[in-house]
Parts: sequence; structure tokens; C-alpha cells
Amino acid sequence: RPRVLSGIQPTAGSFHLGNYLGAVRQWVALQESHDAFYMVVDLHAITVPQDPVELRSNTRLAAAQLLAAGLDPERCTLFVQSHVPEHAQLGWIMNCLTGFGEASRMTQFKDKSAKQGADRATVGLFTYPVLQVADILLYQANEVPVGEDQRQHIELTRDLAERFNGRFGETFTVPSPYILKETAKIYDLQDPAVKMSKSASTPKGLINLLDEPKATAKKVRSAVTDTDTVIRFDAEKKPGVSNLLSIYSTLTGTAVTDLEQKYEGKGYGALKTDLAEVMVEFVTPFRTRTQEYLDDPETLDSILAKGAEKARTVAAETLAQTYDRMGLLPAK
Ligand code: AQP
Repeated sequence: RPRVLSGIQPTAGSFHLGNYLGAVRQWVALQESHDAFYMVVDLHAITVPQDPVELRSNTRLAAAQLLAAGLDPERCTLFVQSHVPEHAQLGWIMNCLTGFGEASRMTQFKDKSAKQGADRATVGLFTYPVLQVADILLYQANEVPVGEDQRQHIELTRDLAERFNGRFGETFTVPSPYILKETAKIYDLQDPAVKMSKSASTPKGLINLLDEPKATAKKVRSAVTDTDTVIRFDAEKKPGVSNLLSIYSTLTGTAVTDLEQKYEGKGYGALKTDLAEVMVEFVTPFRTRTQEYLDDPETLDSILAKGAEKARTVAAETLAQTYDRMGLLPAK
């Protein structure tokens, strides 16, 4: 079975709809066909300041949401990044292979550091993509299911894998991004020109999966569309409506063309009311299941401990091989 790896940050408590449709939904599907490794990336979360108590509870909350979304510990390996020390270790190696200019070109760092102010952005935030390279290469992943915003980081991963292999001999699998066109980028419901994001979206434009379903329905009903009335997918001319169609189509498994037909002659109000209902039907059981996992922290922690053990077996082997290839003297 080909291998996949991906991660999600334990920040902001609830996952948002972009996280789910862009990434987590694919993770659930891929555990059927792939040898899947999924993690809660707490080491990435600390690249910006975190409250220790919240970080710990958000880490459990992220794991609970992944299980609620459908990850099955019998079918995939689910773990917390900091439980596998090899991530930080290979991260250092990859830092030593990455050009300073190369890292400086990462647009996500540019965006995030600009938002924080250059003096407040940490070196950790700067090397975040390099740690991500290590995350992926440790597991010799063939594919990495992520949203469009991560494409550049996967490119960097490919470059570094090829560089290492070229310099020290075939060691790493060169991974490919696994990005589904329809859900590669879910947009802010109030500003369909920008991606839905926990840090950049307005509260009204951001669908947090764990919010009150009623509040979520309201956000959907007040989504920004356009002054036209036709329900048609056209990402350029009708970004708001197209975003709603993508979300609707993915959540219900109905083709966008079928939705266009269904809503022919009907107004935006009908589309939004129906999508609000679809959303409520999706988030209501999701919230309940998440709470069930949170109510049983022992089971949750033991799932994560087993996951970390499985992950370490793979990660340790890759790291040992990497050290060996580079000429680091083994400890006797
Ligand atoms: N709007 C989105 N559309 C599609 N996919 C998305 N992802 C995030 N936003 C969208 C994907 O979700 C996965 C996990 O993301 P993360 O934990 O790395 O969080 P992030 O990318 O930092 O999420 P945000 O909300 O975008 O955070 P900020 O505001 O801090 O930048 C990834 O696969 C990501 O592609």
C-alpha cells in the first residue's frame, strides 16, 4: 500500500470547514487505500505563542475531532508530533540542507510574519516548512493530502528529498501533493476572495465545526454572494456562489452540475437555506462524537500512545539511515 502522511495544528480549538474539506475529509478516505499516518502537529503550533494549558487541551481536542471525523485507529496511525522525537531531530538535519534564501521564499512565512511584525516572528516560524519537510520524509510518504496553501511546502519537501538523495544516496521517497481540485481552497463566507482561515477570516466568514449549529446555519444564510441571481459555478465571476456550491457538493456527494440544475430558476435564498440545513446535519453528530471522545481522555490518550509507538518504529528507522548516510558517528 502506498503511504500517506499529513498533520493538523491543535490551535484555535475547533477545526474549521476549510481544514475539514481541504484535508481531513481526504484523510478519512485515504485510510482505506493507503498506509496512513496522521498527526496533531503541536511542535508547529508553538511557532507562535501558546498558552500551555490551552495547548494541552487543544491537542486532545484536535485528536478527538479527527476521530469524530472518521479516522479509525485500527486503519491508520494517529499520533501527536511531539511524542515522536525524530521529527525535531530530522528537522535539524533538514535545516542544515536548506538554503536561507530558499526558506525566505516561503509565502506562508512572509504572510504570517508580516501579520505579526518582523520583530515578533520567531525563528521557529521561519523554519516551520523545514520541520514539515522532516515530518513527511520520516515516513517515506508517497502522498501528502493537504489544501492548496500547502503546495509550496510540498515542493520544498520534494527539493530537499532529491537534494539529500543526490548528495548521500537514495534515502527518501520523493512525495507528491494530494490536493483535490474541488476542495483545494475553501473561501471565507464573507470575503470569497480569501481562504477561510482561523487567523485571517472574520468571525462571520469562518465556519468552526464545533460552534453552535444554529450559529453556523446563520453564517451560511448570510454568506456573501453577488448581485446576479443565477446559481452557476464560475469561480472567477461568481466566487461566493461557487464556494457555496463546492461546499454543498462535497458535503452531500452531489455533482455541482446537478446542483445547478436543482436550483435553476430559484434564488440564492433557497440555496443558502438548504446548505444551512446540510451543514447542521453534518456538524451536529460531529460535535456529539467529539464530546464523547473528550469525555474519555484515558481512551483518547491510549489511542495516541499506540499511534506514537507505531510511528516511532518507522521514524527511527529513517532517522538512523539518515544519520548513517551523512556520516554521523554512531554511539557505541
Ligand atoms: N481554506 C482552506 N481550504 C482548504 N484547505 C485548507 N486548510 C486550511 N485552510 C484551508 C488545510 O487544512 C489543513 C490543516 O491546516 P493547519 O492545521 O496547518 O492550519 P492552517 O493551514 O494554519 O489553517 P489556517 O486556518 O489556514 O491557519 P492560519 O490562519 O494560521 O493560516 C492543511 O492541509 C491546510 O492546507
